Amino acid sequence: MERTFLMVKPDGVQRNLIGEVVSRFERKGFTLVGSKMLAVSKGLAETHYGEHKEKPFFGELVSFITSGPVFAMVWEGENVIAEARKMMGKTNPQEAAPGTIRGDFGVQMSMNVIHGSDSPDSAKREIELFFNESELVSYEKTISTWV
Ligand code: RTP
Ligand code: MG
Repeated sequence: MERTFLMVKPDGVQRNLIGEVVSRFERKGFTLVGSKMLAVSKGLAETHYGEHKEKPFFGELVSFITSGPVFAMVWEGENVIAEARKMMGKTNPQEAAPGTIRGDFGVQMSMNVIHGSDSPDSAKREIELFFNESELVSYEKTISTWV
């Protein structure tokens, strides 16, 4: 079963959107297999967003993601990497469709509420960067076989 790394960014935590975000993925039928609050260090932020280190917005991105606690999660489910990206909406909240997390709650480019892995390779890398194997659980939802 596929896994992805999702993170409620500092703006989402400050605006009390953790429950809203978790609820959307739960209702969709995905399975939460790990989560934690943490303060992202400068080093962790620079590694996590390493693909953007040459971009003009890199400094702003690192300073924003380290500006307050985040809520890191690992979700499991069929095609969850791509499905989560659809549920998040476009990077710029002003272009994100209503009904998506960024479209419904995002304010501007840096404060776009949520991060999600964009490919199987980045999901694996980001899960290993933020979580130890012992912090993740694998389980079946036995109450319903519908989703
Ligand atoms: P994320 O990695 O946070 O899930 O976002 P994403 O894949 O949708 O977008 P990405 O291209 O990976 O950009 C990472 C974050 O950098 C900020 N950004 N600012 N000022 C700009 O032009 C600009 N472009 C990107 C956004 O906060 C974006 O989420
Ligand atoms: Mg990205």
